[in-house]
Amino acid sequence: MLRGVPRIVVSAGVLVSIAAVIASVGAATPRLHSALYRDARDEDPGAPDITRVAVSDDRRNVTFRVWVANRPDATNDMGLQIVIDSDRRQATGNQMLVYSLGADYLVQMLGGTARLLRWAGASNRWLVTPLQPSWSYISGRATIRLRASALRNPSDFSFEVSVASGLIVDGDGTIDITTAQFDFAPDAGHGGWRYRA
Ligand SMILES: [Ca+2]
Ligand SMILES: [Ca+2]
Repeated sequence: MLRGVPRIVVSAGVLVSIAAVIASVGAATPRLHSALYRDARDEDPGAPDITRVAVSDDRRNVTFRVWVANRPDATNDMGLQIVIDSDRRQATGNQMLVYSLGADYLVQMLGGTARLLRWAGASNRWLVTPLQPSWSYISGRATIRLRASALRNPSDFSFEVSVASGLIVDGDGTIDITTAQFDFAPDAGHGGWRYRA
């Protein structure tokens, strides 16, 4: 029994040290924020499966990381979309994409390219912005980075992520989803996740 006591004391000391390091790092970089969101697993065995999403920002860039458990590599029939309600107001933006979100921006990754679209309420359509996101897909993790200014520097926004397989891009650029299989995070019907910068 006694031999176990020092181990407990040492462990507690290590925990305190780690907490101190985290506190000091946090103090040195007060502008970095991040949050982690978890999605259900194996909703559709035939679809790509989102398990986690992380969002971080340093006021200059907003970065989304999306873990897709069963797709180590991106394939040409796969697509990823992030719906952003940048002002958390349903009255602004497109209200048809995700229930309870007024979607102001869309990020789409498809066929090796990524683009940022902005909802133009006056003309009631999506416009491709010239400020394109950078992205990568490595070992089942998509990383999408956007300039915060491209989203008009949101401090509090809602978002939803979806992935699909079985997408077919037709010659005119339209996307055929007839055979597509999707995973939505959070699950459909739950609105979006909230991120506060
Ligand atoms: Ca999932
Ligand atoms: Ca909105």
